[in-house]
Amino acid sequence: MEDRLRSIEDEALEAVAKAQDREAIEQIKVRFLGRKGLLTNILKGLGSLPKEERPKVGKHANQVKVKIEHAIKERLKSIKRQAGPRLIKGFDPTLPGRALPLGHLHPITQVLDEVCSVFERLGFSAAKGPEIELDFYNFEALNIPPDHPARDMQDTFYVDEKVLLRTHTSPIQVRTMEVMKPPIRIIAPGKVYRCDSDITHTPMFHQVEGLMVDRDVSFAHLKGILTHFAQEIFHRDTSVRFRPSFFPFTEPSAEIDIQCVICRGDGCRVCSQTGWLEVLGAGLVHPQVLRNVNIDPEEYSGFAFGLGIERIAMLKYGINDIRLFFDNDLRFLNQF
Ligand code: 2NM
Repeated sequence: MEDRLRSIEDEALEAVAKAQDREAIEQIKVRFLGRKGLLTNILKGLGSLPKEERPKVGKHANQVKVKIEHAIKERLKSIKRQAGPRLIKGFDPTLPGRALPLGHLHPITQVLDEVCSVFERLGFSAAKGPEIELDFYNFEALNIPPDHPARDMQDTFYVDEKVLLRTHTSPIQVRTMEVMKPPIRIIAPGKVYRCDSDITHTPMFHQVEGLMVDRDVSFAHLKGILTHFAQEIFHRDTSVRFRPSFFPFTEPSAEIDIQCVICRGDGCRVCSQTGWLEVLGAGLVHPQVLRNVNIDPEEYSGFAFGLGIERIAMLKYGINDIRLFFDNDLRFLNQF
């Protein structure tokens, strides 16, 4: 009888260890511990044993029963752990994930988009053109003669005699006037290149130029549009000042100042005590420029203007070194 109990124990424990699921465990329970189970039968049959053997065999049988029940309990625990998602203590899988850090547009792109949208709301459409240009579109068509200082090697990156990196986005306007007849109302945003580098100049920067050509376009239209622009970008009651200037491609020409955004006109370091900041160049398109693209200056007139995005961004955000925009230091960029 003792041997029989030992073999039942071995057989049961081996079966429990091999069991892969609850169903297998259930079958083991029935086979060994059920109403007609192997172990139950032995316990039931204790009465037919010689009196002196009963306590010893009974005790052994109960020990085997307890061992099997314990093994079953442990096995069920590990089956439960393996089934379904593994739940790790102290970790709640239903919590939302950690948010990914979101990037944003570069401050220069933000200001560029903002400037363009002011003009788009006024009916201007953005036009594009190549950054590697012909001398003709960058200079010649714009009435900039071969000996003009703007063509100097010190300002212009030349590829060869006739090819260069555009120094302004005006060639876009020339190309547009070549293929499109008035009415024309475009802006030309984009990268431009000049051989220059200090705290207010980088070899590449961004410009937005604008052009409107139609019958009877006057300096009054230019004044109205640029005043509106300054008040949209800076402050709604920013004062604007038009100073006479010179560009080869406009006549008359003006430089446009806004009331200093730092001291509001009192005079400070940023405005060199003048109370004014220069933000734009503009003028009425020179009749020779119109003739160069086969537009009759007797029939049509136009205004044009140009501005540097980095300069606008520096004034808007009070930044004193243009190079901060190009270092891509996240401690700087994250502030926008
Ligand atoms: C400026 C200032 C004044 C300008 C002129 C033209 C064109 F193509 F119509 F002749 N485009 N841009 C212009 C005029 C640009 O930038 C300071």
